[in-house]
Amino acid sequence: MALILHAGKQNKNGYKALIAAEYVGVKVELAENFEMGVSNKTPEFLKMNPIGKVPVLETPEGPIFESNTIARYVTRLNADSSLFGSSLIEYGHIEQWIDFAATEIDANLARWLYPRLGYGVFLPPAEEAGIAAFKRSLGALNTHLASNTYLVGHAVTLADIIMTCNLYFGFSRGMTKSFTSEFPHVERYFWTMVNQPKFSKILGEVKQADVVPSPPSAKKPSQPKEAAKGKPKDEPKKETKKEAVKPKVEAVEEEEEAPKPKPKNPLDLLPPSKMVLDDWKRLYSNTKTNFREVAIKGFWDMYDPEGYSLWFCDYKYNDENTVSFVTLNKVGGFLQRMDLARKYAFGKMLVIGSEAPYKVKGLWLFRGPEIPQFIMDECYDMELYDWTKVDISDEAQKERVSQMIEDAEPFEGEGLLDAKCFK
Ligand SMILES: N[C@@H](CCC(=O)N[C@@H](CS)C(=O)NCC(=O)O)C(=O)O
Repeated sequence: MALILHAGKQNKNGYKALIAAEYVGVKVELAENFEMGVSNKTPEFLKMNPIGKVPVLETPEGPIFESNTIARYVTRLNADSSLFGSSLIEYGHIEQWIDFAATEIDANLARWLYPRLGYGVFLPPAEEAGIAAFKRSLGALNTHLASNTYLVGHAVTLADIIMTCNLYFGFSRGMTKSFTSEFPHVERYFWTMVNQPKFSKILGEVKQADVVPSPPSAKKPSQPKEAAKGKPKDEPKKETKKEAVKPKVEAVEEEEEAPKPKPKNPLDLLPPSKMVLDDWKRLYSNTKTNFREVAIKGFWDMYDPEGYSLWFCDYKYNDENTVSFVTLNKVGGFLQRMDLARKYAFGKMLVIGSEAPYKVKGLWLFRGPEIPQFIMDECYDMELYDWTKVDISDEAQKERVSQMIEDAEPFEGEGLLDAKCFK
């Protein structure tokens, strides 16, 4: 029989138990027709949680409140689960990161974003202090993740579930790309986690916020209505707004300017090239036999070194590629995020090796003589790779290009786990 979780469908605190349940194979279902602000005010609910907050889990032996505790309880329902690690010290580290996620990440995120979302009084100096504390925590997390794929050990634990749910609130509500790019390992970790099948089953498609929400005082008259529309049903009711002062935090204000008309992509202004990217992509896709003679030869016949450039990329953190599907997901995510470059790029990504750690190497063709700046700016994966421009006067480098395009195996003496194409 399923355990019933009282929470709305978009409650990141509820997600913790739902994701843990996926990992441990326990059935947890959301209470039917739960309505935030209504269901959690009833006498029956207040008997389960006297403070009236969600989530609450109903168990055969009575209710439990506090989302991290609920997630721990659900995890313990399966004694064989590895979500609590495999030794006492791993367990200690898991609890350490759970507390860190609650007190350093979630609490500081709330200091920054809750007042902006209308759930607290907006005071610029308090916000500045909140952002500084949050950046300090993220910096420490980033350093840890520079040499660790997961928070603890070599697999997902409850610490990753709780940390990711807390970061999920930040990434989706106010941590824009320009904010998170200072913490590339946190970015990589977050996108890797939310793309794990058991996470994405609960979280769905995750989209990073484009803007930091304006504080109540900075909103134009029509904006509060808009904001109310986008507000998740689960969040606490807005407090009465006090008069707020204009914020001084530059990092946040940067995001608030009115959107400017989109300028033409500078790559469209380059002198025309004799190479037509779509022709090459068609040739690549349609060549089924004699690939070397037809597609590779065709590529070099078409290639225009004036209008395009070729680049090798090498993943900087191959030591972290210890789990095949996580490595493949990472590369898959990179190619998805390159969608913005489809008009201007072609790429091959090879996942190399028959056992972990896998090496990830790639070849990219970009319009123009350099890697386009907008790709560097918009796609955070770019900085996770070392980039080397191909010197086509060097026959060995040309041959390497050809081998990468045709998925030659063995590649540099090793088998391929996978080869993915961006076209
Ligand atoms: N520490 C609690 C926080 C729960 C919490 O703040 N829940 C919010 C929704 S995400 C709530 O119920 N707010 C209603 C209220 O403040 O009355 C947990 O992790 O479960």
